[in-house]
Amino acid sequence: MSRTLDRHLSSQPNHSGNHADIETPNSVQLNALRGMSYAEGREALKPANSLNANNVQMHGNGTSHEHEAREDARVSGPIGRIFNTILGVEVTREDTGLMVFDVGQLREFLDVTLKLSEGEWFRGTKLERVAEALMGQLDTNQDGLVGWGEFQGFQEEVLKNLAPGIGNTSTPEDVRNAAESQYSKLNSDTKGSPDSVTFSEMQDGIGKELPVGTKNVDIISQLAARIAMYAVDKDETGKDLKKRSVTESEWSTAALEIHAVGKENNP
Ligand SMILES: [Ca+2]
Ligand SMILES: [Ca+2]
Repeated sequence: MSRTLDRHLSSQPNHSGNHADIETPNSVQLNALRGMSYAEGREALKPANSLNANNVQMHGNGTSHEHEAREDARVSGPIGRIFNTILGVEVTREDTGLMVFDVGQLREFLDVTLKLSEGEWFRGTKLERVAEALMGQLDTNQDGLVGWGEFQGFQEEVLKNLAPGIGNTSTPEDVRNAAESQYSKLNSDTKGSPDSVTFSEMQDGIGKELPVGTKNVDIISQLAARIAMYAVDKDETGKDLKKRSVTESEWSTAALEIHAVGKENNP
C-alpha cells in the first residue's frame, strides 16, 4: 500500500482527468496535500456525499466496468468489511460485489471511520487530497468509482504489509509463516506488551519499509497503519485505532482470511 500510495500522492491527476505518469513520482511531490486547485475545483462541482445507504451506487448492466465487478464475487474477509464500510452498508453483507463507491464516500471513511485527520496538521481540504490520492490508486479504469474488483488491488496492498511476499499461488502455510515473520519483525517489545504489536510499532515498521527519500512518510505510514489496524484488530473495536494492538493470532488470522478471499476473487 505504502509505496503505491506514495507514487499516487506524488503524482496528480491532470486537468483532463488522467493521472500523471506514476513512474515519475517526484514530478509534483505531494501536490495532493499542498493546496493545488484541481481537487478544490472538482470538489466544488461535486454534490456533497456522506456515508449512508442512500448514496450506494450500483453498476448498471452493459457498462464498461469490467474491472470493477464480477457477478459471482463474494465480498468477505477483513477487506470486504472495509469495502462495505466505505459503501455504508452492513459490514457482514457478502452480496455487494456489484456496488461501487466514489471519492466522497472514501473521504468519509478516512475521516469518520479511520479518523485519519484527528489531531493532525491536515484537516478539511487536506484530507480531500489524501482521499483523491488513494482514489487515484484504487480507481484503475478512472471512471470515478471503485468496485469490489478494483478493490482487490487494495486487498493485495494490505496483505503485503501483513505477510510480505505472499501471492495467489502461496499456500496457507506460506501465508502463516510470512505473517508470523512480519509480526515478529514489527513487535519490537520496546513499546507496549511483548504479546502484541501496537499501533506505533505497526506505523514505525511500515514507515521503515518506505523507499529512502519518500516524502510525507508520517501520513503514508499512518494511513497504512490505520487501515491495517482497522482490518486486523478484532477485540478492541470500541477504542481509538491508535490505542489498539494486535496479537499474533489476530495478525495471522487476518492474513489468512485476506489471502483466501483474494484467491477466491482471482482464481
Ligand atoms: Ca473505477
Ligand atoms: Ca487487539
